[in-house]
Amino acid sequence: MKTKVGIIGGGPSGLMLSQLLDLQGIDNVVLEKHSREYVLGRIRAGVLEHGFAELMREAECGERMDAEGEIHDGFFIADNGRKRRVDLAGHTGGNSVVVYGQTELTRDLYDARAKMGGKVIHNVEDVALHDLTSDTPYITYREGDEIIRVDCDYVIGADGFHGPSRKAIPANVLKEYEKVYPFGWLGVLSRTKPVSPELIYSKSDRGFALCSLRSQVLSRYYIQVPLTDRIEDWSDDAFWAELKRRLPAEDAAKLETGPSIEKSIAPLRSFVAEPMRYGNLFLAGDAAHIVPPTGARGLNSAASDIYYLYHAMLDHYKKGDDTGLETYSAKALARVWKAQRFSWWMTTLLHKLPDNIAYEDKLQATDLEYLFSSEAALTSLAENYVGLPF
Ligand code: RFL
Ligand code: PHB
Repeated sequence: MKTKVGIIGGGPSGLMLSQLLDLQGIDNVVLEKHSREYVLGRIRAGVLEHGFAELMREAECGERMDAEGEIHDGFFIADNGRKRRVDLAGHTGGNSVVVYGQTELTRDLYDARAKMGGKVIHNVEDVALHDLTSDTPYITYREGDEIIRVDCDYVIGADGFHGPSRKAIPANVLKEYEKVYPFGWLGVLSRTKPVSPELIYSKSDRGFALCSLRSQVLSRYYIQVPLTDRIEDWSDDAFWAELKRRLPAEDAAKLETGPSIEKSIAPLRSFVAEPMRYGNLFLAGDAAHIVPPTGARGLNSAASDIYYLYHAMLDHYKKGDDTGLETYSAKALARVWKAQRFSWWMTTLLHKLPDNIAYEDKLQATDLEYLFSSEAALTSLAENYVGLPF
């Protein structure tokens, strides 16, 4: 097989780039390890920043998001029962975020790819990257007993944190920065009315909790749990009881509970790999960086990578200008690190940090008090949450 751009990974990053390039007539192939159903079964992000939503529209995939997604121009932070609102629009000159599930936007991207006859190959095994520093890089994968070779100009590693792309960069070139937090998030999706029309990020002495939603009939809740907890330890009843204990009394009282339709534990991690380019391999999204979900930045950091890569590819193929490709890694990393800083800050502001000394707990409490006493601090939070410019 021969193509211009070989994309490894059919998550949001890979599909979005594939769709944008195809709309410009730039031939590409997406290789995805799992089935479409499996990818759509993963419950992940719920909050999209303005820039991500714009990219969906540019990819001609924004119709359902615009019809069914909810615009949120604020959210709440609760501190042991005391709830205060962060006015996103008021602090950013009218900006907001869109509440629309990753499952839905991935479905929209798959549908758009299918409609255009895009090449998305599922269930590929043993994906390997070859000759990345030559002008003729290629990818191989196995389908049954057959090894298939994809020759391309560029390889895009959009294969998430565990994929093979980042690992194809030699250890003496790659530098990895990582912080693992000593807790995870237990998430539950339930067909219940959301407790609050806007998200509630709740700090409590029992640990952090988040009330989010996918629609007015579908709720998504999370609670901070120790890494040692197993999903089997948490019955639905135990989850709802613990969530209630961590919410302001008025919200706990009106919380509608029901059977979980998905329940999972995600460890919290901050991670960046540098550089994001090696020869003709370009990393994008979770393949290169991970944030703890507290700031809702993961998917949105992927969006800026895709934006820069897409424009770099356009300049290369349409104008013969390689500046965008050459500056991709530095440009993408500059924004990635800002999302890292913000996510780390939101995480340390709101979680119960088991390794803290008493002095640090005092600083954490002061950080939150300062936030709500300062328009400058609230503006900083708001401009990061709605998304810094690409
Ligand atoms: P993905 O989604 O991991 O997709 C990578 C794809 O690559 C495939 N793959 C391979 N394909 C071929 N060969 C191989 N050997 C392969 N190995 C892997 C995988 O099957 C997969 O389909 O990465 P991508 O596209 O970069 O997208 C990143 C986002 O998924 C991620 O950043 C967000 O979900 C993070 N995130 C959130 N981000 C937000 O912006 N807002 C949020 O509200 C938000 N909430 C969250 C989140 C992530 C969470 N978890 C579970 C980590 C909430 C949670 C709980
Ligand atoms: C979600 O709805 O899954 C969600 C929302 C906000 C976050 C993280 C996750 O910060």
